[in-house]
This record gives sequence, structure tokens and C-alpha cells, in this order.
Amino acid sequence: MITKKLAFVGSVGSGKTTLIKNLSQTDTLDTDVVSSVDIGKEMTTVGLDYGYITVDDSLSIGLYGVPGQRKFSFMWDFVKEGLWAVVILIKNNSTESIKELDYLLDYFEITQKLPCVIGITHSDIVRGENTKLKIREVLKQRSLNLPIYSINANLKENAELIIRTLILLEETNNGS
Ligand SMILES: Nc1nc2c(ncn2[C@@H]2O[C@H](COP(=O)(O)OP(=O)(O)OP(=O)(O)O)[C@@H](O)[C@H]2O)c(=O)[nH]1
Ligand SMILES: [Mg+2]
Repeated sequence: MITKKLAFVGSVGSGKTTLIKNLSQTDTLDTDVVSSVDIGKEMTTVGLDYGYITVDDSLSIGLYGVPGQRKFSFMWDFVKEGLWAVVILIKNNSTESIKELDYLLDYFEITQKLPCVIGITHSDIVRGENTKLKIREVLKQRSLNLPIYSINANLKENAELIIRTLILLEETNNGS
């Protein structure tokens, strides 16, 4: 059985902890605490989220969520090591969250060879159709073509769609 390492990255409140809780088949480890500064929500991840799913007899996936706040980014290097794939979450209609994309693409060294999916979260409650266009512009400058889904991080079927897409991307990359 191979266990692959999947990272969930994205700005504060983009839904990383929520998505991992939603996907994991085991109880997740979460390291959320009450934020000491105003970040627009009560709890924030200061260490790592960890969850686990078994896809089939030959594949399981470790789900690693990093803290969105850069002051806790000491965990990012650990998560980056030996990555199989990356999920980048962007909060719909949030300029700050969209701005983070360039930084994350650089930091996690995203290339077309690494399975990567972008999820626009909060799409169920926040209106705005421009986020996808803005993301496409950033990707185009890097000649990257990545799947972009509008999702609700609370919905299991949305979360599973992301996992299925990553597996498909890997198969496409391997030419199988
Ligand atoms: N309606 C809705 N709520 C969401 C969605 N994604 C996240 N949330 C909510 O937004 C809040 C923040 O989500 P988290 O999962 O804690 O965000 P995070 O990316 O882990 O944030 P940090 O750990 O602080 O970086 C929670 O209350 C979630 O329930 C979404 O797609 N739709
Ligand atoms: Mg979190």
C-alpha cells in the first residue's frame, strides 16, 4: 500500500481545515486555537491539520493542511517535502486570497507535472464571477493549465471531486 502526501494550502479562512475534516476517514488531528489577532474568524490553524483516506487496495492519501497565516509557515517546509499533489484554496471574491496565489505557486513550486487543483471556496455564500477569471490570468502568465472548481468546502461530494481529479491528473501525466 502506498501512502501519498497531499497538501492543502491557501489564505486564512479559505477552508483547508474544513475540507480535510470533511474528507478524512479517520478522526483528524487539528491544531486550531482561538486567534490572538482579528482575522475575521475565531479559530485558526497554528500547527498542522492531518487526515487520512484509503482510495483502494493500492492507494491511500495523507491529507496535510498548513496554517494560512504566514507567521506559522514553519510547517510549510515539512509539508512540502515529498509531495504527491497540492490543493490550493481561494476564498471567492477575496482580493487578499487571490493575491496569495502567486506566492503559493512559487513556494510549492507548482508545475504542470505536479497534480494540482484550485478550489474557489465560499462559492455557496459569496457572489462574484470574477475570481475564476483572475485566477486564469495568473496561471496564464506561468503557462499553467489547472482545473478550477467552485466549491463549498463543507460538501463531501465537492471534496471527493477534487481527489478524483488529482488522481486523473496523475494518470494523465504518467500517460496511462
Ligand atoms: N459556507 C461555506 N463556509 C466555508 C467554506 N469553506 C470554509 N468555510 C467556513 O469558513 C470558516 C473558516 O474555515 P477553515 O477551514 O477554518 O479555514 P482555514 O483555511 O483552515 O483557515 P486557517 O487555518 O486560519 O488558515 C469555517 O467556519 C468554515 O466552516 C465554504 O466553501 N462555504
Ligand atoms: Mg485551518
